[in-house]
Amino acid sequence: MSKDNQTGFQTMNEIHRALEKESQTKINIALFGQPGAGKSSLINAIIGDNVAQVSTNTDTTVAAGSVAWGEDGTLLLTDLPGYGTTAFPAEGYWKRFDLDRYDLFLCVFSGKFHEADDALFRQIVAKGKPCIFVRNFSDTLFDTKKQKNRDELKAEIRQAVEGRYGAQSKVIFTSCVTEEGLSELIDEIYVRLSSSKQAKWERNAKAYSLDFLVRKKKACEKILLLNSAAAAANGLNPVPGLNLAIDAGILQKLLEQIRKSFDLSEDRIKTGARIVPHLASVANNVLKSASFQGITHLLQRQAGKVATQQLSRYVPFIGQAVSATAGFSITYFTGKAYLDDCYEIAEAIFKEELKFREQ
Ligand SMILES: Nc1nc2c(ncn2[C@@H]2O[C@H](COP(=O)(O)OP(=O)(O)OP(=O)(O)O)[C@@H](O)[C@H]2O)c(=O)[nH]1
Ligand SMILES: [Mg+2]
Repeated sequence: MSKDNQTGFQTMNEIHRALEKESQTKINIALFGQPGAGKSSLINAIIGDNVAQVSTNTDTTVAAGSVAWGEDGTLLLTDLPGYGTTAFPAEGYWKRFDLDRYDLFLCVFSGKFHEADDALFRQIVAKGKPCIFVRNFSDTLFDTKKQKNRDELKAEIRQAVEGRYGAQSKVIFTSCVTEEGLSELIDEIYVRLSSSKQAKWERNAKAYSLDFLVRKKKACEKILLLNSAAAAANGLNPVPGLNLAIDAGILQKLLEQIRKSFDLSEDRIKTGARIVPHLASVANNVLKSASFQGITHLLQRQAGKVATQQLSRYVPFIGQAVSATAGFSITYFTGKAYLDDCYEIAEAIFKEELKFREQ
């Protein structure tokens, strides 16, 4: 067990408090930019699902529209409406949309800077709010006169942004068509979030790199530890066939969360099994474990596999009294096996999709 898995929690109270805090943590990100700059497309790219309506005609965004996503809808992506328009005058805009509550702003642009955007971008920077400048439509970035290459064009844009908003400004070039820069964007958002929100971001944002997929797994492991302790301590209902009381409901919710974290819908799992045949039985296990009976079966199997007294040696980091219980070990290793399976499928799908994109 690696050191970074150590949580240092000693009592169940601490564990419950940590879980409660984690479940209530909100991540609030606002996107701002001209109609058609690709804000809705970026929202979909970050979530990894088509939830925000992408417009073919511009200016579908007429009021702040929020998409609540991820664990219990605690992550929010908000599309802010045009600043300084008749409908939303500059005066009072900040208060009206309560911009102080956002953790981070994505200032999205796709061509020239517009005066109206500029004024809000400046306010965001002046207030010291974390912000990232996202130059979308990078796939269409080329010099019509063919005098400058893409790197030179990008350097020019970077310089222009730094000139306007300060040398610390970060520009990321993205394309919602080629997926260029999306991995970098997800990473950069992570860096700008407070440390208490970072693990939640890793668990929920779409993985555009294998590195991020690995980080996702680690972030899931931490929450698995806490939940396993809670499931063992909260063992109200004895698991049928087991001489133990484990709150299998906690485990069921967690496994669902893990599956979603890896973007493993039933369809994707089946696709994964099709394209990587040796994963068929792993995929089958993951699918079967979605039900309460499936989870009970997993717990029983785990209990049969391990000598729990021995296992407790490996988990001394989460309060001796809790970690020494058989319930904790069984829940943890059941969850861990499931997490490993999900990771394996997600990794296989990722590699396959990468091959497809590179063709
Ligand atoms: N080529 C290219 N097209 C893009 C990109 N991002 C978005 N689009 C397309 O541009 C159009 C507008 O994208 P949206 O995501 O709806 O833009 P928006 O900023 O939300 O627009 P409003 O809601 O009208 O403010 C859609 O047809 C998208 O498919 C990109 O990076 N490259
Ligand atoms: Mg939109």
